Amino acid sequence: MQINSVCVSENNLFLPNLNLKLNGQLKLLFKGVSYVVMQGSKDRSLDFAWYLSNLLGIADMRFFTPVNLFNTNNFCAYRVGDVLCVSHGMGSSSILLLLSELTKLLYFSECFNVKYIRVGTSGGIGVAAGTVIVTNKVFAADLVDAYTVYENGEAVLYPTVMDQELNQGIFDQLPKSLEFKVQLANSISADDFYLSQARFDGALKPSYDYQLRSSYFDRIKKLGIANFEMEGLALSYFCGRVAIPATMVAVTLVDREDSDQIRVSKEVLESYSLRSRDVVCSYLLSKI
Ligand code: R2B
Ligand code: URA
Repeated sequence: MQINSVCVSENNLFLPNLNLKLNGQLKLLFKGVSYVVMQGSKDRSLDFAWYLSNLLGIADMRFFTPVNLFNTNNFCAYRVGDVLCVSHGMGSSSILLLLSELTKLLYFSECFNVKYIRVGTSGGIGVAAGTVIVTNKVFAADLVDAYTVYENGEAVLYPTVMDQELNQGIFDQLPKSLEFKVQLANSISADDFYLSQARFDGALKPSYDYQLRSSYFDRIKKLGIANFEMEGLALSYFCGRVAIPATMVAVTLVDREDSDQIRVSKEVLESYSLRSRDVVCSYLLSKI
């Protein structure tokens, strides 16, 4: 991990978006974390912590419940052994707030070799719903494979490649006899769910028609992109800059070539979401 060292100097110890002050007591809670599993919602992070605790046999989960280590309604963090299960909200701005303050916290807690994995959902492009995509590289919606940051008012572009070793590790440890496909592919991170993902079912009338959308999807597929989501760009750029190995494992809920709407039942959707969780847990169990 390589971070801006002044960020943990004496005058910079408050993390406003987590509502925490870096101190010795906090360090004891986070020291030793080697993996962070990130998900959009707080409920999913709690479920993940619960599931992993059960798998590891850490406690009889009929009698214990994971404790949230953050002090805000915006994000949560549950620790299971060396794994921290956190929520990041939706979109680049939300995950960047989390990444900045969490990384400061983990650096302060001397977790210098931590790895980050986002476990998410996405919309597939030309892949069957329920396929799990492990991301290689992330593109913006304009199909540029870089993240544009406005630093002091100037646009700066940064690379968006996920960690290849981490990806290989995930493929090496895939659960046996899977009933679904796990595929390495590129992803698009959009700024919203509707127009930036070329949908027709949002509140705003699109400026494109079906023919233009179809040629956009063709260009997408030629770039080896298989899914749309909303946080991968920020995650890959941020982790590249601080030298934290990171990747994203996201199940597809729909094939966007067939439909804009996600039509499968609540139960099927739930079972799809568990697929990315199982892929990541299988990897984690081989490491911790
Ligand atoms: C996937 O699903 C969410 C939008 O529904 C968003 O957070 C994402 O990346
Ligand atoms: N998340 C997205 O961002 N897009 C989808 O189509 C589904 C989930």
